Amino acid sequence: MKLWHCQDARSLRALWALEEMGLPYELEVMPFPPRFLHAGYLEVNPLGTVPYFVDGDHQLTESSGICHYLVERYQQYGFGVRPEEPEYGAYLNWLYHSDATLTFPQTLYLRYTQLEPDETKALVGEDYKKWYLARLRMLNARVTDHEYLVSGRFTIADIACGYALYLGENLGISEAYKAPTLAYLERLKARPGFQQAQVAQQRPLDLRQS
Ligand SMILES: N[C@@H](CCC(=O)N[C@@H](CS)C(=O)NCC(=O)O)C(=O)O
Repeated sequence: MKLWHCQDARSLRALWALEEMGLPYELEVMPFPPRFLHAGYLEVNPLGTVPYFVDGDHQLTESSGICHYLVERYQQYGFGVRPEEPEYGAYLNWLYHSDATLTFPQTLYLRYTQLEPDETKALVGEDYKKWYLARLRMLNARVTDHEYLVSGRFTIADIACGYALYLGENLGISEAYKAPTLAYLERLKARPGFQQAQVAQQRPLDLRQS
């Protein structure tokens, strides 16, 4: 298995899942944005985005989808939810929610306020920030009285949504998080799997293969 990654980008979802599951993988960490700063990347992944993940004949470009793939392909149901479990629907909903509902407005905020700033775009960016924060309502309500999102245990739904919270922190907008959401993010960041992923993304190339 090989993962192409940029530091703290959405590919961190996949890296965090690989570390939690203890699966062997190869990691290539590239400067961001890789389609401009990493020669030859467009030949590897024509989309030019991260993550890019290869496992045998399987090629995936969706961060939450890679987490889901790992659970199913490698029977990592300690980190997933099986269809016969009562919270299977909620589990899938959080997995899709993580990127389509949460990270989507965050990246528009990033793009319009930090990557391509001008006065008009900055206003649009601020609007997407408010939109993202408003969309945390459902997650905040859930983690107010639950340690993790589903099934009373840590799953890849926590990795997928927790990454969005972490990205918000890196974007400097986490001061607007409500107390239960902040406490949930701290719980996730305290996990050895999250910390190992942080170490892995800093390690020199020759030491990354496990
Ligand atoms: N829906 C995809 C989005 C992938 C994506 O857009 N990744 C961003 C980094 S967070 C990227 O590679 N941007 C660089 C670019 O568009 O050139 C996912 O969840 O992985």
